[in-house]
Amino acid sequence: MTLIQTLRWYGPSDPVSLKDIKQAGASGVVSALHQVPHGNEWPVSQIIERKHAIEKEGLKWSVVESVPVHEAIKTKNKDCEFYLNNYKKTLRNLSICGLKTICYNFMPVLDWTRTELAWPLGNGAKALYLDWVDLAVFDMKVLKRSGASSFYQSAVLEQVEERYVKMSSERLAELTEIILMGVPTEGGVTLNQLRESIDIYKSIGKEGLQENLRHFLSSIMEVCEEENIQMTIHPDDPPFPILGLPRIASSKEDLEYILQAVDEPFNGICFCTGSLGAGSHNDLPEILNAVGSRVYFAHLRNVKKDNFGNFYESDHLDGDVDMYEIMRKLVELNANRDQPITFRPDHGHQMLDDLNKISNPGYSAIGRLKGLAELRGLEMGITRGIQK
Ligand code: DNO
Repeated sequence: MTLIQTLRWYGPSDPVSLKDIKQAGASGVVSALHQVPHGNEWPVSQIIERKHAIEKEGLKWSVVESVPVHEAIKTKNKDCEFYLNNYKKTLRNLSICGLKTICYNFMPVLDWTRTELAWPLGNGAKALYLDWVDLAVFDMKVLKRSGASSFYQSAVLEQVEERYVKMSSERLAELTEIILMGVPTEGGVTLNQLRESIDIYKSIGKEGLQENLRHFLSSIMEVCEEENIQMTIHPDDPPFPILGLPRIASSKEDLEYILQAVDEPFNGICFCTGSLGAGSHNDLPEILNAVGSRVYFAHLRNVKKDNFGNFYESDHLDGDVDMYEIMRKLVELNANRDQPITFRPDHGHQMLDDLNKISNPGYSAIGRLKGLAELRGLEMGITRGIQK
């Protein structure tokens, strides 16, 4: 039984079509109803429509990524129960349609964060990049967060003033837009919303957020168990408390804590090697050894970090993450499963013809095709090697 090899599809408006995905050699698709506002119940009719569109191309909708967790649940405010009920209804609706593996994250306000979306690689391709000095410029000069400076290493702080002075107003606007963007098809946040959220999360803190996640998981547990649903939490990307917002899924200890908080099989992990790999505190094979039994979904991506912790998204097999070791372990875990583990190459470079096209950041066709092809080959090599 091989791993299920998928690509993400953002839906009918995705410039990368299902036919492209089929040609890339994927057998499955990871998708979500991005058009439904966060927190609303996903109607069965729309789930079925999406499912049929995918199946018509000979593909399977393997994982739902993501069913977003509304901020009211993350902050456990007065509307929390209302949104929890909607979430449970959505889970039931997905289950009725045969969709049983769900990805979500518990990152406050912002989803993944980068400072550049088209960082030039030496070979002409472009990648996503995170630069701590740029992030600090945004934090201190645009957001003007009080106490921000105490958050950055002195080596970063020393460069902020000069970087800011030299930065054009266009670049500053672009940087702001990139940071506030979130999931492209779902719309970002405004500066003021971000400021308000930072205040709210200040009083919640890491422990409060962990408690809110525990509450979320306990509340959906019954539905998940009745419907045989596997929930997979996506790690924080990057795995640090950025802009003063708490983070609770950034390390081995965090993930172990989450699994133990509601210690039931439905409570699982989306093992995202690019997110966890951006932290030098993380040893990925060690994390996979620790939490592997509850990994039901994997994002396979690589990163290269420099001495400041800045990182770019490198080739899938070439970076700080030992992808051979991760794939070896996934193949081993998969061999003992009733249900195969799904993976997707997470992100890809803009390269070749992609450079002339607009796609969702990180989700170009050719860069991901390359990633998928390399990872598929790696999986086959490992599997055949074991059988010999
Ligand atoms: C970025 C993605 C994330 C991921 C969510 C999961 O490319 O990996 O946006 O889908 O964090 O909830």
